[in-house]
Amino acid sequence: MKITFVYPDILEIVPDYKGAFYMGIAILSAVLKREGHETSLIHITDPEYDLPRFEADLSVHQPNLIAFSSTTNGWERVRHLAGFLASRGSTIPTIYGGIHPTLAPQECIAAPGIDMIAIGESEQPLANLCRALQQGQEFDKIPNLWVKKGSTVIRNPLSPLLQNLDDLPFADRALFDYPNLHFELQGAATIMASRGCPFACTYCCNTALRRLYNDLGSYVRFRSVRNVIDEIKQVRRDYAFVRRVHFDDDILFLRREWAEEFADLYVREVRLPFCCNVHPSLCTAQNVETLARAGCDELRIGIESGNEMIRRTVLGRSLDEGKILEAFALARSKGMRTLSFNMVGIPDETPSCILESVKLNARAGVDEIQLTAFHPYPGSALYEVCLEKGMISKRRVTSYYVDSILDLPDLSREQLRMFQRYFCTFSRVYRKVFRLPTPVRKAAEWLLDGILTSRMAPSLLRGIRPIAHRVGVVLRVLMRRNRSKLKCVNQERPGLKEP
Ligand code: B12
Ligand code: SF4
Repeated sequence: MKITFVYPDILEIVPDYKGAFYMGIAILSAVLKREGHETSLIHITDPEYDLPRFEADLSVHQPNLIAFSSTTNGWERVRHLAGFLASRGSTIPTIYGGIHPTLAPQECIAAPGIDMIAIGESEQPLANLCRALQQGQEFDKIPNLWVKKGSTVIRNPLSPLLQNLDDLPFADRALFDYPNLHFELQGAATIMASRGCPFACTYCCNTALRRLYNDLGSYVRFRSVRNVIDEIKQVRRDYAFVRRVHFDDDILFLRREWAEEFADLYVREVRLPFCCNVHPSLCTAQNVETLARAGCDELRIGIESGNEMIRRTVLGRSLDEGKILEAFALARSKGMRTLSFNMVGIPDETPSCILESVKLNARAGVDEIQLTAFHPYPGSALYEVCLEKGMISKRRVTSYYVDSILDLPDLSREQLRMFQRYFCTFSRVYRKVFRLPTPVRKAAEWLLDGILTSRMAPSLLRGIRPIAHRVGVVLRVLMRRNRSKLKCVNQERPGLKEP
């Protein structure tokens, strides 16, 4: 069987974006190859990609099965391509898997040109489907698959989650133009050591996925350390560009014993600098010490909001400010760079709440800030809230770096745009203000708070922007140094970090 994956991966705001490695289809491909099938990939990274090119690509690969994969942002493109196949009367079967069909299955299976969808982790279901298609057998009873049959849809139940992740083959990186992908061009190899996350943030897919799997086995699973290290060694052997490792796990150091064993083996057998994500509550002195010992030189920590009410009651993140500050301080004490994840435009957020986020980043001494507009993803608890409160507009937004799709009662779009654009600048300014002697600091903070939370702030800033820009340039030339070491990934300086 020849299976062609079709993966829209477009980030218009990143100039000349080459696409990112996606573990999901790389593992599916490895499983299919192990079963003796042939796989190929149409990795769509060009926003101008059109139907004639799709047709030409398909005629090169000549697939027996077309396998679409996407997040919610890619769904419109999948729908468009599948619709085109239907309009041409294509007889090649199609299947659509990934986070979007998993959490919004009705909408996806109803689309013309989509014959089947796969819900959740699908290594075994896809292998079973390919075997059945190859042998001309029935395929409408395969667990995890929804299959269109005439005007009805057969919805098969989910199979239990795979518990031993070591049973999976290593990801098929060669399916992609691996050395030329976004992070790989920077020398980083992407690795995942686990699946799942135990936290319950209301905006994240993990909460919805855990609910979906309910009692179908442990949701959080780790590969053995040996297995992870062997894969890294293999990737290093196969690709000379690898100078560092980029762990994409939701939270890498979740289990103490695993972390200790990993640090020992990684130092002995890999010794490459790496970065990973961590939840502030797991940033204990012991964990940070172990991460540093292993060679971690960058920690990515979710702040999301500086306002405690928003964090606790809206986002489901029960964290006090002290714990967040301690996490950054610990990382800094071990010489690690830090990156914070932040969102603006969260339901119930006001300009003052956003300012608290700005100030928390300033106090935490973050090296790099990633700022995105909050986006409600189907299946998440916060999506339901946004839907109920009628906040979701009809605006088409291609990326959450660019704009928000919500209409928020306490935050005008002008204010949101201002914070998106100047979040990092404001953070730099507050960082300087916090260093002033107390009475001056208090006065400056009071003044700044008043200006930045007023409705007039966006137009005021627009007015002084050209002057401020010139003054800034002159000052930098005079002082012959950069404004600050704080780097930003936001609307102004788009990059790509995982959320
Ligand atoms: C690594 C990662 C990335 C990587 C890779 C992109 C990707 N496609 O996942 C990068 C950095 C590029 C990225 C970017 C973005 N990401 Co991201 N990312 C993740 C992360 C942390 C892990 C994904 C992963 O590799 N999992 C491991 C694999 C093995 O599991 P899996 O993805 O579920 O794949 C299995 C099944 O889904 C299924 N499957 C998948 N495809 C197919 C296809 C077929 C045919 C079949 C049968 C089955 C199937 O089988 C797979 C194997 O079991 C997830 C969070 C998470 N825990 O899933 C967020 C997540 C996917 N990202 C998210 C978001 C929002 C984004 C961005 C939109 C952010 C942005 N910058 O604007 C972009 C979108 C990029 C894109 N191409 O669409 C959201 C998506 C929400 C949604 N409903 O769309 C998630 C769910 C996090 C969250 N907020 O909840 N991301
Ligand atoms: S946002 Fe992060 S910590 Fe929260 S559930 Fe998702 S992956 Fe886990």
